[in-house]
Amino acid sequence: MNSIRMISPVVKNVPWQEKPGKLAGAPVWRYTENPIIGRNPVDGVARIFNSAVIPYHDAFIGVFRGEQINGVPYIYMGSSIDGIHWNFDNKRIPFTDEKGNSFMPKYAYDPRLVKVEDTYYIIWCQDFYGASIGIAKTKDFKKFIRLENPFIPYNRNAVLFPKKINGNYVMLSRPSDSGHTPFGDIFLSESPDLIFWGRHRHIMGNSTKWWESVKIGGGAAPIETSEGWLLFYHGVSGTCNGFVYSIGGAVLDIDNPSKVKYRCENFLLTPEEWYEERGFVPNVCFPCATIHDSESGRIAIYYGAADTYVCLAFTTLDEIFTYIKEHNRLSESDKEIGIR
Ligand code: BMA
Repeated sequence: MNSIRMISPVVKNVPWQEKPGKLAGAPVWRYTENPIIGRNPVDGVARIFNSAVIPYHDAFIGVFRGEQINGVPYIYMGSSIDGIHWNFDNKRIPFTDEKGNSFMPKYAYDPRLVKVEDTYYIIWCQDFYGASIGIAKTKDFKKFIRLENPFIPYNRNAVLFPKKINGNYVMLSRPSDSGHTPFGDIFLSESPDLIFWGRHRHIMGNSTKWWESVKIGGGAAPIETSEGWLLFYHGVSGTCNGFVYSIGGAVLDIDNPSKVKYRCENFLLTPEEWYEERGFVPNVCFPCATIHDSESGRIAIYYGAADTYVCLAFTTLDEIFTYIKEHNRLSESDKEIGIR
């Protein structure tokens, strides 16, 4: 019997489906009714994908990447009773500055949504004279106040840890270039106040494993467990037909998350279904959030499929830890504290 525990709230209504009996050797299984969000979900929005959700008042709330019909991505809010069927606001999230003046990014994509103490934070990729990270806070999902941009360009794929570590906020991010970046490692940065960021550390890089040999990037907010931070991330391989995005898994040291404790040598999920292989960008599984229940150990993973749909996959804490540990393979740089 595994004794690993999640250190997070009980979420009794976590979306869930049992593992199909015939699925052997795979630690993550797809929801049979995928995709949960189809094309043209909102007036003026062609596709919703790469989106993040969180429990809120016994139900769920989320921030969604909506590709507008002019091709420009933006962030929309949605709410759901069951985490599967979603209602969306048809207006873009109205970001303001600290004084309440409208302060809308030129574009916004790949949002993450993380609660730290009593505040919710949205973190996304936006224009800051080049692609970089935006961050805003809200307590009520009515007022969304943007904070200083944490990093200079170019950077994508940032996500906060749901808890301060050693007194500081901690953010994962993936420095990049201005295009479809053919490299990329996950770094960590700390901040005492969400304004000044520093003490940057390298966490993990792409690897010799073929499925993640081009680049990797942070995915869902790390889940705190008694054995470390469980991280679902994306890993990219290059083919003669373009990039393929799969979901990977790792466990980071609880007090010093720049140290990787376990890193799974196999992908956890790779494009196989029609909704992952066919769409605006084929062959993409891009995790952005989990909903997890510390009582049952159930984990629902929300991932974007083919830059077109939102999908769900499931696992349990025991199952995923057992699999990651069985297939653990750390590189030298994974074991380092990440400063040179
Ligand atoms: C990345 C990001 C993601 C996207 C992926 C595949 O660079 O832009 O939003 O899902 O490419 O197109």
